[in-house]
Amino acid sequence: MLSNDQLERFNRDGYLLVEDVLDEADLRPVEEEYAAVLEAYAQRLAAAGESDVPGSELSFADRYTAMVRRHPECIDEFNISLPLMNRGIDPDTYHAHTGPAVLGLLTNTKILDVVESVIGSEIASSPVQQVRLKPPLARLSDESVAHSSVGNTSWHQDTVAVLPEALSTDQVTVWVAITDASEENGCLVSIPGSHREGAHRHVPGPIPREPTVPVDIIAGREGEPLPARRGSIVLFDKQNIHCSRPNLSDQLRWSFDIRYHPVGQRSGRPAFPGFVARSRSNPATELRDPVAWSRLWDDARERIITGECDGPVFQDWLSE
Ligand SMILES: O=C(O)CCC(=O)C(=O)O
Repeated sequence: MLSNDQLERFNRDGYLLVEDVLDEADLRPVEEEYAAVLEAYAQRLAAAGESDVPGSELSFADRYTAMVRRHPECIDEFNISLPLMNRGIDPDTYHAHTGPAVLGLLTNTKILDVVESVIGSEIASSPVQQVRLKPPLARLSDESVAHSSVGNTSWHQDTVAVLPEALSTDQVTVWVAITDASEENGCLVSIPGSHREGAHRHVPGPIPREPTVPVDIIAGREGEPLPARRGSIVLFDKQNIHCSRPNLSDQLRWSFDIRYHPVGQRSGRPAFPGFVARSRSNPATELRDPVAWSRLWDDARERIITGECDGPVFQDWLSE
């Protein structure tokens, strides 16, 4: 649970770094699951006759980096969300990784204890969630740099990622460091107190497909870099303005950003499935079964592909 001092700082600044929340026992299953996803992808490529498939003699970081460089389309294979698109969906690549270790992370007691301090004990896991596996910038092709799961992210408020129906939802973002995040390898940068400015309009910016807060609102403000050790988390108010730096190191930089809100409020992405992560009043509603969770995403995928789900999948600010 957060202390009163931590809660005061979160309410004042709109973000809070909490160091060393997760330990090796929490992180290792996630790493092992991702090594298996990478191996399965490599095997699929090899079976399809590809000759330049990075091999298992490489470390996870080097193998993934080589894979992204040679096969940039692999990026969506690792994400914990279906791709964000409202049209032109290709069923062959429309995929989310929903393994048991990721569910373990979303329902991790230590994370939920922190979240409970902020939004109370009835906690829904929002389907607005991403993994960011960021190879060194120098080893990326131009095509993959433009993908925000891999390159840097521009100044934004997290409300940009939800439909207007969720603007009054008490959403909190939990950013989880799987590797250390430093100023060199692309840590987050936040503008303290910016959550009190209300929702800014977002416009096209330097990164394709990434809406950003207009430059005149950012001008003259440097922001506070938030280096974080492996296992640490950063909380964000939904309207805090933040971004992340490019990875100028020679190491992989890996994080998840996941979101929670009180049960019964809207996630802002109704086409994707959330679930009850903690309910002190009705523990039987908590989802813990990895098969059931994965099925929720499979069902959503099916509804979207078949056109049964006819609303927007996400708020497409850039083509409006
Ligand atoms: O990890 C990153 O690069 C960006 C994360 C982010 O902007 C977010 O969680 O909203």
